[in-house]
Order: sequence, then C-alpha cells, then structure tokens
Amino acid sequence: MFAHSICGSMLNRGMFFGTLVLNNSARINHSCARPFALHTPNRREQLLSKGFIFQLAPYRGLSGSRFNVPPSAEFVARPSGIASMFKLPIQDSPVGLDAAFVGVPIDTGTSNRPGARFGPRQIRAESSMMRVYNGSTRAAPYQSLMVADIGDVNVNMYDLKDTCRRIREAYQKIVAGGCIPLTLGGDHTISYPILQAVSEKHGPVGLIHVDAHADTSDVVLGEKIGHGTPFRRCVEEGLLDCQRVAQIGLRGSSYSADAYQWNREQGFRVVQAEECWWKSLTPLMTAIRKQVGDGPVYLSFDIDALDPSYAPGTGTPEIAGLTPSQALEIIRGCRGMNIVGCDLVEVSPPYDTTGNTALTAANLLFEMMCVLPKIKYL
Ligand SMILES: [Mn+2]
Repeated sequence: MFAHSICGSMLNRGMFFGTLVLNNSARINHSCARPFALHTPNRREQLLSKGFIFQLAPYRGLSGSRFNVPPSAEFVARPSGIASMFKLPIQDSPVGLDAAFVGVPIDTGTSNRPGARFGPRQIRAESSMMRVYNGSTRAAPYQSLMVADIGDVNVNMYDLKDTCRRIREAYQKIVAGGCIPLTLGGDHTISYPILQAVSEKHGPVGLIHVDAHADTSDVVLGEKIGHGTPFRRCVEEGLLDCQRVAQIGLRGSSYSADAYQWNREQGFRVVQAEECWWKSLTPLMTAIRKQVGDGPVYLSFDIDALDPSYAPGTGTPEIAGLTPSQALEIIRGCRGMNIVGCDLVEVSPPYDTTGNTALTAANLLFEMMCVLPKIKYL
C-alpha cells in the first residue's frame, strides 16, 4: 500500500517515531542553545525539539526540576500535543500534587444558553498560549508547586443530582491529601458539590465570588439544584463562613428591587458592578484581605462577571461588567490569602466565536495558580 511504503521509507530514514530519536542520547546536540534566547533550553526541551512526536509522558525527571514544567513554545510548537492545561503532564490521580487542574464538563444546570459542557476542552486548547512565569507579579508557579492536569470528572449528562454526587466524591479524593483543585467549568452548579468536599476537609470557608449574578436563588422551576442556586445551598449546609464572603460584580435586572438583601443579611460583602465602574479594584481587595483573614478561602470566578464585550461566550451575559484588568486586580489581590481551591466557570464555546472568552479563562486560571500559598516570587 502507498501509505505503508511512505511509513516504511520514513522509518528507514529514522524520521517517523520521535521516541526512536528521543531514546538515542548520542544524537542530543548540547550546543544548540541560541546566544540571544531568553533561556537556554533544558535537556527535556532539547529532546522534545528533536522529536517528531511531542509527548506529555516524559516530562518528569527530564526538566531538571523536581516540579512539572511545561515546555516553552520557543522549542515546542504551541499547537502540538494533546491539549492538557498549559501543556502540563496528564495524570489520573492527585497523588503527589500540590495543585491540579480538573475539568467538570456540564451545562445541565444552565438557565439559558447551553454550551459550558465544552468549556474545559476549549480552555485547555487556548491555554497553550500561556508561558511559565508571571511577568507582572514575578510569580514562578512551576518552581514552587507540583502541578498537573488530572482530567475531567465523569459527569452524568442526564441527571444533575447524580452529577453533583460524582463531583463531590471526586473532589473529596482530590483534597484529601492536600491537593488544591483549580477547576475548569462547567456551569456554576459545580461550585456547590466542590464546596461540600472542600468544606468537609477545611471547615466552613471564606469565599471570593466574582460574578454578574449572586447565584443564591432558592428554587428555580421547582428545582433546588441549578446554576442559579449553588451558594444558597452552601449557606444552608454551613459550608461558608458568611462573614468572610465577598461577592463582586453583581448586576443586571432582578426579581425584586432589593435584589441582594438576603445576601447582605447573611453577612456577605456585596460589591455591585456600579461600585466597580471606572475604578481600580486594588483598594477593594485590600479591604477584602482583611475581611477574610488567615482562614481558608475559596475563589469562584464566573466568566460572566466580565463585560460581554470581553467575554461573550457565556450562558447568561449581562451588560456593563468588569474589565479584564479589574479581573487581574481581583485575583492578584488574593495573594496572601489561604486559598484552598479555585474555579473558573460558565465558558460556553459555541457562543465564543473568537476564542477570546476561553483564552481569558485560561489566563485567569494561570493568575489563580500564581496566588496560591507557597508560590515563590522571583
Ligand atoms: Mn454564576
């Protein structure tokens, strides 16, 4: 066959299987560092750049670091490889990890546009743009923590309550050994079972909730579980330390004139979008850091907190939202908090025609990783 003869010819010339080349240490060219490169390629990058097949598996031990380090796009092409988060290695358990990226591909809790079930895949695809340092804050996450992508929760597309059980059980395993979950949603329903697991481990947690909506409805269409109700369920179950909760970016038309009265009655700090317009949010975050203190804090970021001009790919957009730079101020303002988990939810790729929403989500997840406890700043 024609295809066979091509393969045979490539094999004969030693071109086809990258592993053949990778395993032949005699072929490594140690003099290939370019004089003007920002960093000299490490041994793993040298190996990868000579292979024809980019593989995730051989990362560990070859980077010269005790931590997983994604390959630099200076040496390994961005679009290559299986689309793991930030091109990190994929592993099927959180064992040995300080933090893990986890996908929860559901949108069966959405009240309007669907599509967030595809969020984790698209965020991973766009995440190949991300480099290894935070040049603004000088955070060096891959010199600080062992991080990997541990895949997705195996959700039940036909039963949201069963999906919640599956999420809770998966996250109980993730947090049991101290691994911090960084979640790719998925609609906002998922924060409820995640917080059940997180609170079981850490006790009632503080919450930084960035969103266009309060997500504290009681019942919608007769149902208690959905993407408009997660934080009401969390309060009912005592999962939140309500005096250490801040909701930022809330806006839009409402079912009552005092839309956030219940939230304030619980002790939440409610920061409506109008209080954010035209301002730096750095002073707000100084106040919120005092509010949450040293106790455990969970960060939940709904992409619809951003203005739909920046992040149109979402299920329930509201006009006049936050800017991406305000999102960075919020997340960077969480530095120093005892963060025990983060999620980025409600990216809906079918409505994200440019990919900008997923790209923004990937950036915000990178920023979250960069403010976790034990991160070094160089
Ligand atoms: Mn939400």
